[in-house]
Amino acid sequence: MKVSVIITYHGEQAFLSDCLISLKEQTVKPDEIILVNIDGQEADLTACDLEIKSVTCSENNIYQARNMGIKAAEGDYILFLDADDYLMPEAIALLNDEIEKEGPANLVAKVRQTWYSRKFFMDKIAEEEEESDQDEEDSEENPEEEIHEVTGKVFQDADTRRLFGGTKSDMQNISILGILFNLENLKKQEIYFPEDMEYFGDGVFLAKVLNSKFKFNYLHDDLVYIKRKHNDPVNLPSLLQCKDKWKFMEFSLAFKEVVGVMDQETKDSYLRFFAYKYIKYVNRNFLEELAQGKDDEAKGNGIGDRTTKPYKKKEAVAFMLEAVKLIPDSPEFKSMTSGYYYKIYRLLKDENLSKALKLHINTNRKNVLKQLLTKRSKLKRFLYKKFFAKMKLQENLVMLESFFGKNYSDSPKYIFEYLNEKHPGEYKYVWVRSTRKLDLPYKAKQVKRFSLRYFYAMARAKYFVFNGRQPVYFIKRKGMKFLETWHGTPLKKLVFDMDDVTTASPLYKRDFYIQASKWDYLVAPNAFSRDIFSHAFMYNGDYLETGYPRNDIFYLSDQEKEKRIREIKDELGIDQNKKVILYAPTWRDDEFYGHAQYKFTLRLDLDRLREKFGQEYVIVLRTHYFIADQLDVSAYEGFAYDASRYDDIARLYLISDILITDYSSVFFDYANLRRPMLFFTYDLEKYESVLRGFYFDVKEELPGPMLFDNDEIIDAIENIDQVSEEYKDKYDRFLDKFCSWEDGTATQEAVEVVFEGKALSPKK
Ligand code: C2G
Repeated sequence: MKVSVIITYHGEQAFLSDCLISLKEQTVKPDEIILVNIDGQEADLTACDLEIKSVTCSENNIYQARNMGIKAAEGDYILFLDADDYLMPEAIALLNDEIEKEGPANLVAKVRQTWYSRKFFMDKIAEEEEESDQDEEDSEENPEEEIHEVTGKVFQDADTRRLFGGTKSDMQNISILGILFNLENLKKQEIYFPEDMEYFGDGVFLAKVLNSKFKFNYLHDDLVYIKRKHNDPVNLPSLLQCKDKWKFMEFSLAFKEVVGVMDQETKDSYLRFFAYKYIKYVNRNFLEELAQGKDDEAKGNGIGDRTTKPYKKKEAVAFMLEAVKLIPDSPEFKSMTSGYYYKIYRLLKDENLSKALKLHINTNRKNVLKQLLTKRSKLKRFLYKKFFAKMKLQENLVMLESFFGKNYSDSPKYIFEYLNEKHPGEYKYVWVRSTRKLDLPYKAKQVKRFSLRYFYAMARAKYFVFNGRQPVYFIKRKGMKFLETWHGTPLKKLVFDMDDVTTASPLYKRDFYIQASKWDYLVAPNAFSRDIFSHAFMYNGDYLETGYPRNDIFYLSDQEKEKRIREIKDELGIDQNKKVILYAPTWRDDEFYGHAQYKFTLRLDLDRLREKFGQEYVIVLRTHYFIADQLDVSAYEGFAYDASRYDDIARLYLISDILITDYSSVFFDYANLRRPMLFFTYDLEKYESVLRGFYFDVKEELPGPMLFDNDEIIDAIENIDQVSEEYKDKYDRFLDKFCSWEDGTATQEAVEVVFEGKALSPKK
């Protein structure tokens, strides 16, 4: 048998190479590859040396493109492959074998969704397999999800569930991806996709194939098709992520067409599954929209907005009622729709829209009330939105937050202190804290993050000064000013410059976009960062080209610095006569327990370091604020100090004679002290190629040596003067590029603009 793969391409060049490589690496190659360029988009095919037949579809329509693929195909079977997806290496071989074994059929294979690129995904799969070899149970932390793995009474057997995309309401979840279709049957029965549709054509196509009575078989065990979820719905929303009001209208049309193409026997077997999805969709989207009384214009955060065809609400209502009428009231349908959906269905079938709407609203209210009574977090957000955010803004209230309230540190700390010194009594302050209370030198209220008092402050403070990100649902009220100080010059690629989002939150890009659009000022430590922030954050607001307020401390007088060093060493219990090595690594995106809960394993050999340098040095260990693992230094008393929970890392820099770090932005700040730095980059390859990638060539530009094991670390410390000498030129160039805006006045300049109304002064 011959298999034709039909790729539909719509400008997803960033993803296409994964798709092509997955074909190139098939253990059994497809007999034919057809690439349909939608909307005339030209694809770069260099990632694959297999023969590819290109076809051009001049319209911007996926269904027309797929139909062109069907017409061009010459195999016995076809497999559709979206250009942003990819196949497992054994895919074609498995499909082939099964057809050979079981005879002609449409073959439904296993599909999995992922947020990741092929390389990262394959590594994860390999890890999973290794894990499941040791432990049969699947890891719960795996953010991948098997499509269609939904249980319940609606789709009682796994095969039907797979075919209809589980119980999710959207008919877009009914997908023909991962199904091998018998081409002769399609051609004989003239089965094509509906070209007047944008979103729901798969369902119609599937209904036609089901009606052709050509057998469906199922491949249960092995994964075949990998469907990639777009992590950047801002720049490249997938059809599922598009918000288009036309979707609702089209769903009614599609549903009618589904009913229309089925004969009685097919209807008896399958119609209720489509109908179930339709009623759920009507309830969730359409009735909800009517209930909220929104006007015809699409509203929202502007992400993924698309307007295909305008229509009137009245028209849509009429279409919907007609479509519902086509659903036969069978006992099977009644039993699968449960009480509520069945009632909605009955009311709509009787054209009693107002009663259906009332039922929808009342049920929703009851659900909301139940949630408010049982979930405190929901109640707080409700009060925030409905009441607090409508109260008067407090003109002199400043809310501050550093590292999600974990400590009193970073630029917000220095802005707070400066404001108190320069404008005593003029402002009131609220500091956000996490679990422990902050030790503040001036009067301020402290609110625990996500407590009711936090929401209250969030609604009323005119100023918000912070170095991370505010909650996505933070309402930026008129008159509010957001001063985002951020927390480091970027080395690791950030947000929109990252291809893969390998962190715990795959919706990072979308959320970031919403958050950054609310900032008024963003502090830029240097021109390099400013330029990167503008594309990596897609930020269009004003920059404070001041350097970092947190770095002013390095420009105090030598005498003042000496005084502080003595204080800090005393505070930490460090011998005044010992020199200090600070080890401050960053976090690893792919090693986490959960959101903002990352793992860390210490690779420094403390025994050897103590043996070698214990007389002269102590070592201060400082993990990143995302790290949940605690270090145990109890066996190294008097030599190793765990300062991971110490408030302000700038004070640790001040007492350190040598910094050891890796890919953390700490070194951009530390450089201001002009002291030696070593880079312990034991996982460079993974970090660079799989995780993030860097903004510059670290081998060329780092102002110190990259070291890969403890031998090299020890050697470098032993010869630190020689190392400094060797890196002198690089250090100077580094200072020039990253620290030239720093002169000890950043805090003052930032306050002048944000609080005193002075004009911005760009550094250029
Ligand atoms: N930090 C710290 N202790 C560490 C590492 C970092 O206190 N062991 C603080 C430093 O102030 C540092 C900031 O956290 O500048 C940011 O840490 P990074 O390691 O650079 O990582 P990340 O939080 O991902 O910041 O543009 C900023 C960076 O690119 C991203």
